[in-house]
Amino acid sequence: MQKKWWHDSVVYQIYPRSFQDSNGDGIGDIQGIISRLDYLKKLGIDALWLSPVFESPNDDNGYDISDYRNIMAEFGTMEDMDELIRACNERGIRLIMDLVVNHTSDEHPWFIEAKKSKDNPYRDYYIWRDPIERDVPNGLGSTFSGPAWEFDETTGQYYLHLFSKKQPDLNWENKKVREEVWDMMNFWLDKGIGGFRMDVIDLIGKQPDNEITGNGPKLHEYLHEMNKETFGQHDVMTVGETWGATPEIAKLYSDPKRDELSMVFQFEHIGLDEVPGKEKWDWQALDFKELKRIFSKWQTCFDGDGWNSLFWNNHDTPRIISRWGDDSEEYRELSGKMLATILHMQKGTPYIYQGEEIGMVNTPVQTISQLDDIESLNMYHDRLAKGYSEEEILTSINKKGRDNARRPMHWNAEENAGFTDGEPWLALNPRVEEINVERALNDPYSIFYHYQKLIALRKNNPIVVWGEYRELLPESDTLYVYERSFEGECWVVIANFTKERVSYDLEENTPMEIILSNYEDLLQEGVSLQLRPYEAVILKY
Ligand code: TEU
Ligand code: CA
Repeated sequence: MQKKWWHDSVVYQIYPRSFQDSNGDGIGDIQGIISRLDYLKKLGIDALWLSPVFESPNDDNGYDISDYRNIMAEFGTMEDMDELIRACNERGIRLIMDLVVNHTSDEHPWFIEAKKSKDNPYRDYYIWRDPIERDVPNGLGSTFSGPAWEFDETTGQYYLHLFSKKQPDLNWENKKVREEVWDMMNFWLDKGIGGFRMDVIDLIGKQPDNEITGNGPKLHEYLHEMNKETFGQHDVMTVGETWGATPEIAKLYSDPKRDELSMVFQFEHIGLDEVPGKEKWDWQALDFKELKRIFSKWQTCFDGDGWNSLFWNNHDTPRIISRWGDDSEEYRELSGKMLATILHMQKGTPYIYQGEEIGMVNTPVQTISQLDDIESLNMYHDRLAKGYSEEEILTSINKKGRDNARRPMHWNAEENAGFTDGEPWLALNPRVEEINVERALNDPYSIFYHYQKLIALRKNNPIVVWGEYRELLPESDTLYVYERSFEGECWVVIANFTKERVSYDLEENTPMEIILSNYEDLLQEGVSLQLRPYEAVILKY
């Protein structure tokens, strides 16, 4: 495979609203991000993915865009944005913008026009259907609860919205829509950005009349066209958010010969604590062996015809330490380092979500008034109406709700964690004193430095980037063990996923070197390695 810069890169995701406020209005902003670039440089990341910063009425915190070529006033101005791109480029950091083009805001001028009449030139930018028997055209549902169709009084038709009703879906079959999108993408590429993260991109080939949403028949045709018309000639990376990707589908997107995307986010591991066939709120315990099986499947499926992205967290998922690690004071850091190790030693491009590098945790709430997220709020009302108890609903939200990831970043132990001098837009997690950047930077054994070392290992060792992956103990209920091998060298990652002590038999007389561990030493009894709670070690044979 031809080597590209993103093959050995690590990407850091910023949720701008919650990262750093610079002017005391309680809302994170672009100047705030600029002021923290040296911190990110110190961590060692190569690229930043910025969740949307474009003009938006904020029905879904920026994922409802009303002007793709302007910056949300709360975040700053286009001058600030240009300064951020420059400041990143000066530090060798590429800036990845969030491309949200499955839908716009209902306040986008295209939709305002489209709504006016059936023969408005913008009408076909969106997806309109007649009522059927005075009701919705079909049974398509919104990800944010309720039907995906909203009735428009003026013209007597329904429009499609797979997310909130303030996020009408664009009609990708309309060539004019595609051309508008290419134009807008080129506008940003000309500013010198490093690429795009593409929001729910697997939905753009939808066929609403057949109730097909993901992986529609024309999806790959559109992406190929997008590549040709926009970023194909630039040295940028692209990552598609694709909830429905299987390895076969992921290859279609990321096989370099097909000229579509660099890679996609697949979510198979993310769904493992959901009851199959139900909603994300219907959770079950994680099946650890299944997690390993999914990882191993994705590690071995590409064979050079595609590329993985690696992530535990993003702005839509709960914090991984609370989810599959242990967020008690005793084990938070150990389990956080273990989780980081098993992910970062895999093959692919790792993503770190803001706060993950200091081991931030979930923020349970007691009442619905402590929440902001539209997905959680809509679900709450929907399920109350369906007869669920308030307690059940809040338990689901505390486990899975998106606000867990969206609480402001902890920079120090001062009031409001150094995030803002004003009133934060969303209340902070209470564990600020224990978990903050300043403290992490002053502690050589912090999670921060563990992440820093993992990133450096990837930079300095081609085995991490290119090495072949082989899992060793698929049947173990407690250990995750895999090897990476490259040009005669072999590393083995041995991780204890539990808080019990577990032993692992090494091959006799194999000389070994510790590359990295979350404990100070190895505990060995003869050839048997004694793994302490959440111990994770990388050994070189
Ligand atoms: O997410 C896609 C999406 O389907 C999420 O809503 C996700 O499914 C949900 O949190 C899990 O149930 C993308 C963005 O990442 C998300 O923030 C946006 O709300 C959504 O698209 C709409 O743009
Ligand atoms: Ca601000």
